[in-house]
Amino acid sequence: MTDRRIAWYRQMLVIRLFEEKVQELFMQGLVEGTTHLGQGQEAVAVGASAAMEPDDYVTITYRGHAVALARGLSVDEAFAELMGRATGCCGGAGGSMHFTDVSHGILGAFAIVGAGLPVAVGAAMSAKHRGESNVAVTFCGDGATNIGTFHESLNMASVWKAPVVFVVENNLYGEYSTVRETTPLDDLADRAAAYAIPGHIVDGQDVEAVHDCVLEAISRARGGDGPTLIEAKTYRYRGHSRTDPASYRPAGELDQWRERDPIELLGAKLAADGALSSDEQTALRKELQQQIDDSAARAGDAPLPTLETMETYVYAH
Ligand SMILES: Cc1ncc(C[n+]2csc(CCOP(=O)(O)OP(=O)(O)O)c2C)c(N)n1
Ligand SMILES: [Mg+2]
Repeated sequence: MTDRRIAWYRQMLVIRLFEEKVQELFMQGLVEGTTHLGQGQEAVAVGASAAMEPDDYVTITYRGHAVALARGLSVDEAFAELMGRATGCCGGAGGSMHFTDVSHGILGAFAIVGAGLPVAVGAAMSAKHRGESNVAVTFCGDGATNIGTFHESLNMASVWKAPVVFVVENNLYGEYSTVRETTPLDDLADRAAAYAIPGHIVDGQDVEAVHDCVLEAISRARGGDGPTLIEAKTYRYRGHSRTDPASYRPAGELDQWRERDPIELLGAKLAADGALSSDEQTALRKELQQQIDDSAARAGDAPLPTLETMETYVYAH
């Protein structure tokens, strides 16, 4: 148990430092296109990914760095992709919103809100038809629960008992509006009732709670009992994209959520249990920061895609 929690702590820290570095690179004009960061939401990605088997399927959103890294995408490939380099996970052609890596089960990262959900249902059904035990897990935001594909996907998944888990990261905001301005519910898990599937709320700041909740849903799906909707209550520290300072948020809200920072919460538990002292945590942070800085520098030196590769993935050969 202790080792597993240390691994999760380390993984959340890697993701946090990665995203802080992305912000820095963006400000230096080194990131191609925009980027959507999810600092504060690391426990959802890490807890949920830890509940999956390596050959389970995943779909992620344009805010998908955390899940992609938690599933095993290397930091080197991630930085290179962001910087439009040939060594990126999509050869530099996708960028931040398209971290895709089928070798780690990531079937796609979708910039269209809600577009990943039906793909996950399809992947789940393909596994079911093949008689294989893989499940699909799909991540979306609170805003996505108002999109048609969310409802169509939950409906079909329920009717077909598709082995899929829907994870909603409720970070209280869509693009610029609060969830309550666009949604007539406080608890998005309530939407499960309309499709006769279980709906669970989990503390998205608590990596262990997320892991346990997602594992239960995955076991249910693998056992043939169909889909589950999970609402992880969380918060993103930054605005929607790099042009959004999030000045529409009420004063004090960010500080309140920072008090329940997922990395700090687990760090405090590990220190209290004697599993990883606060000095060891500081040393680990320093070591990982160095690795992140080195990786970003390597990506900056990596080759750009060549002109010859321009038509790759555009035309069938
Ligand atoms: C179909 C569609 N409509 C609108 C947009 C523009 N858009 C991008 S992100 C976003 C907000 C989504 O909010 P949420 O689902 O809560 O996810 P979060 O960004 O908070 O992670 C919107 C409206 C889009 N990409 N696709
Ligand atoms: Mg949101």
